[in-house]
Amino acid sequence: MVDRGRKPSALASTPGLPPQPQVAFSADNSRVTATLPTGESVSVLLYGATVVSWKDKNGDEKLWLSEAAKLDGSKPVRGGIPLVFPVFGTAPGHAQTKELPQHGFARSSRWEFLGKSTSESTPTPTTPAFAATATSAAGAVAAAAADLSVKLDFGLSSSGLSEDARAKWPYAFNAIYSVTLNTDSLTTNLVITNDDERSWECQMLMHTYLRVNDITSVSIHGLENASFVDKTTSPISTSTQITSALTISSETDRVYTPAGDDPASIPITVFEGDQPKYTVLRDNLANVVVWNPWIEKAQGMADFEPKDGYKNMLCVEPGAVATWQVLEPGDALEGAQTIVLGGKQN
Ligand code: TA6
Repeated sequence: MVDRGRKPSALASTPGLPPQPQVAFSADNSRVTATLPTGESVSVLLYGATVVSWKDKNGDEKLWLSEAAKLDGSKPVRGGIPLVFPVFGTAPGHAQTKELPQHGFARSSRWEFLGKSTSESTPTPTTPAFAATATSAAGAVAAAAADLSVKLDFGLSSSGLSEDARAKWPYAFNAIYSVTLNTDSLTTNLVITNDDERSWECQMLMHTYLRVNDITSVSIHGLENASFVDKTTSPISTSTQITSALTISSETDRVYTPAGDDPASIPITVFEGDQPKYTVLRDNLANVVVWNPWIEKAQGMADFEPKDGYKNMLCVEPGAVATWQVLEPGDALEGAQTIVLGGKQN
C-alpha cells in the first residue's frame, strides 16, 4: 500500500470532552471488558453472562475466581457472579424444572452482547460542578469521572438455549441482563419475560463470590433476626438468625429472608474486622444466600483452587428463591443487586 505523505493524524478526541469509558472484546470474542477513565474495570464472559472480574481504580480484584475455573464454556464458572435461573439448586419435586441441572441453564448458556451505554450525567467542562472541582487536569478527570458509569447489556432467549435445555424446559422466555460499573459500585440487573402462551414459574439468583482477605475476620450484618433455611443440616432445618452478626467458622449454606416487612430493602454489609468492605443492596430479591464451602467441600470440588481458597471468598447471593415466582404470559420479573464498596448505603 502506498504510504501517502501527510496522512491525517488519528482523530483527536473531541476537545474538552472528558475521557470516556472504554469497552473492548477479547480477541476470541469470549468476553467483554469495560474500563472507566479512573481505572475501574469489569469483565464479563458471554458464557453465562458471567462477571469474572471487577476491579477498583487501584486494580484490586473484588470477586473471587477459582484458579481452576473453566472459562472455556465447558462448565459453569467457579467464581465471579454466575447467574441462577430458572431454578435455584435442584427441584426434583417441581414438574417444570425437575429435569434441569443444578441452578438451571442461564449460567451455562451463551448470551448475546447487546451493547453498551455510558452515563449521560457526566459533568461537562462548562458545568459549575466540574468547574468547582476541576482545578487541575487530575481534578478534571476525577470530576468528570465521578458521574461516569458504563452499562453492558446481554440477552438470552429460548432460541439461544441448547437443544437439551429446551427439551427440559420448553417455555418461551426472554432475558436481559445488565452489568453497570460505577466508580464505587457494581450493579447487576436481570429482567425475565414470559413470551409463552402458558404461565410458568421460576427462581432467580445472582451467585456472587466476594473476595475477602481472611474469612475468619469476616462478619455479615443485616441478617439479624432473619429466618433462614440451613442446608448443612440433615434434614434441612429452618432457624432464626440470632441478633448478632453472622460469622463463618465452618461450612455455611443458608437461605436467609431478612426480617421486616420488606426483606429486599435491608442492606447486607460484609465487614472485615471493624471495616465495612461491601454493602449489598437488593431490588426485588427478598432472599440472601450465604455460602462458604469450608475445608471439606472445597477439597471435594475439582474446579475449586487453591483448596484453601475458602479462606478468601464468601458468597453473598441475592435471589428470589424461597418461593416460586409465577409469570403469566407477558409478565416480567426483575431483580437487581448493587454491591457498594465499603459501608456506603445509597
Ligand atoms: O448457593 C449455594 C449453593 O446452592 C450451595 O449449596 C453449593 O451447591 C453452591 O451453590 C455451588 O453450587 P455449584 O452448582 O456452583 O457447585
